[in-house]
Amino acid sequence: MRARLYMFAVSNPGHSARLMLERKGIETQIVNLLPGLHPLLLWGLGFRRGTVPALKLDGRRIEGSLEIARELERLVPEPPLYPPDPERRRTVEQAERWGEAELQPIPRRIFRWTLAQDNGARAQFAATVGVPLPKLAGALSWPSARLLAARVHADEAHVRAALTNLRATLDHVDGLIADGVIGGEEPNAADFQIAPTVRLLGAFQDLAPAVAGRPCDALARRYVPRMPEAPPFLPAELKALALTAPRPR
Ligand SMILES: N[C@@H](CCC(=O)N[C@@H](CS)C(=O)NCC(=O)O)C(=O)O
Repeated sequence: MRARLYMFAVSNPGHSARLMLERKGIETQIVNLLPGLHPLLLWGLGFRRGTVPALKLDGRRIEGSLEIARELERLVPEPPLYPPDPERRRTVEQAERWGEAELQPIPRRIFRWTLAQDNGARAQFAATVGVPLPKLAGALSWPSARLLAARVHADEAHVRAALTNLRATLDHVDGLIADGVIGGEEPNAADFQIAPTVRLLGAFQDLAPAVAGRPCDALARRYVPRMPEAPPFLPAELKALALTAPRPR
């Protein structure tokens, strides 16, 4: 089987796909794309969505972490990504869908909202991902940063809500671990969907204190030991929402 995975180092679902391919024992060529330019590159390669993860498997194009999970399970049933028992499978699929639809966009929105309005943050990010002349690249990438933010509703209202709810969201992940849905000895598709996002949230220095020491932090580090760190970029008032504001009921 010939597999080529398009992703980049700070893509949470990119890591989900990478982990699933590893679990299935499929030797994979990883192609790290330049974040921001990646939709154009992917469209040029014949992928329709222009998002990572994008997988070329024996010449076929598969896009999206959920779709990749389903297709890998169909092609290589062992070791399984979903439990054989139907009731347990439903629970894992539900957690996986929540991880994809609710949890996954949180760091994406926070980060893109910041990039869309903060020149310095864009320059810093360009340097982190190895773009030459990062200051210039940061300044020139303003229009694409705005576009990428708009694509995921990365606006102040969504960011405030995500930060206010962050600890409750992480409590939910800890609950899934306590209930044995994820975090078992044998990882499942929900582990691979959820762990990279928790790891990414913990790699934002602003948010690390909300994540550190939790069961979900240990799980995230088990599957994604290394993640590039994002230096502090949130205004103090927004950071306080995530760390100290009373939790919503
Ligand atoms: N839910 C999708 C999300 C994919 C996604 O949005 N990936 C981001 C990077 S983490 C991306 O490539 N976005 C490009 C864009 O929004 O145009 C999945 O799990 O595959």
